[in-house]
Amino acid sequence: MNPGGAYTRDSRYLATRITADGRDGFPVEAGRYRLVVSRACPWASRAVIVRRLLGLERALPMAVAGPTHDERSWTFDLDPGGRDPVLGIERLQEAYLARDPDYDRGVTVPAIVDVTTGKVVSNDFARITIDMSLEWSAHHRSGAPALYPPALRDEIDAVNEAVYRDVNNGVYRAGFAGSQKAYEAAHERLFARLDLLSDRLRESRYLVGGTVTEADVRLFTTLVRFDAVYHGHFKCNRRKLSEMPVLWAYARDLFQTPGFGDTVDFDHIKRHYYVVHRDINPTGIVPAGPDLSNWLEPHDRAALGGTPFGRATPPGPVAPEEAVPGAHNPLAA
Ligand SMILES: N[C@@H](CCC(=O)N[C@@H](CS)C(=O)NCC(=O)O)C(=O)O
Repeated sequence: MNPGGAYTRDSRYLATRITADGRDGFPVEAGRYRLVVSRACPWASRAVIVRRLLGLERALPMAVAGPTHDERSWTFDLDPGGRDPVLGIERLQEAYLARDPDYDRGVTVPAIVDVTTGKVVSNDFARITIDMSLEWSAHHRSGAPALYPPALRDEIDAVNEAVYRDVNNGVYRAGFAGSQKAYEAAHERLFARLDLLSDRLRESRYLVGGTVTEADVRLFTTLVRFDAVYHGHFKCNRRKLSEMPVLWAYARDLFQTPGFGDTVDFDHIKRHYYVVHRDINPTGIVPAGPDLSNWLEPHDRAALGGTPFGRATPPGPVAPEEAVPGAHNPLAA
């Protein structure tokens, strides 16, 4: 939180990328890297969804950090002995410090770690999912969808830019605003953008084209957190998602699509935000609601045309070791 006013996100990322040609010294290679995520985090959850839609689970194994953390950030407290079994570390910070002993920026997820060195290669969340689509194609499952197809890229980029500014980051700008004015400005922009997105999605099942794309993944990860955390904790409360009929049906449609809702852990989401952000929730009390059963209600969006994967196919069932416990996910309950 910035006591003086507007929240600004530190968007300086580690510059290296994992590419098919290995130009930065990090060639795509099955089993060489580990994707470190938190299921609480919307930016990391994009990578979880895209990895599953593309069938990269075996080529790019995943480590899930516990939902709460201290000022030294994410820990592997869900794992036996509190260590990631492959990297052998207790905290993600160790992999950032291995990369740069003077690293002094955010120890953020998603992060991709080179298992051979234990060093973080990339924490650039926007790049990570696009690179999964374009650079990791040799390892996609058969029937994987094109989430960033060349013909739609300009439109996807334009939608993503507005969604990032006003929605994905907009909720943080409202929640971490340090002045009434900054909060009100962020809140206004957020709901003005949600109104525009509702208009766009009234006649169209997906944001761009007739199938799921990168643009839907990015909007989904904010919408699925909306009533559970952003409405209360971040004071984004002109309306709940469940009071915005078009966006609510759109979000339910995606939630019920394989690869989306089956990655969501509402327990991790709520505990992370309400416990970690003590500056805006000093008691650390995690609210009991909202009721989640309505995520499975019919959405009636199929009538708009379009199919989630077009000529591609849906991903298969979630691997048992990656399943979200039923109590925290209405799909598995
Ligand atoms: N690093 C990216 C997005 C990733 C991000 O902010 N992740 C959050 C969780 S939602 C995080 O890891 N925070 C941990 C920390 O800063 O200690 C950004 O700031 O634009």
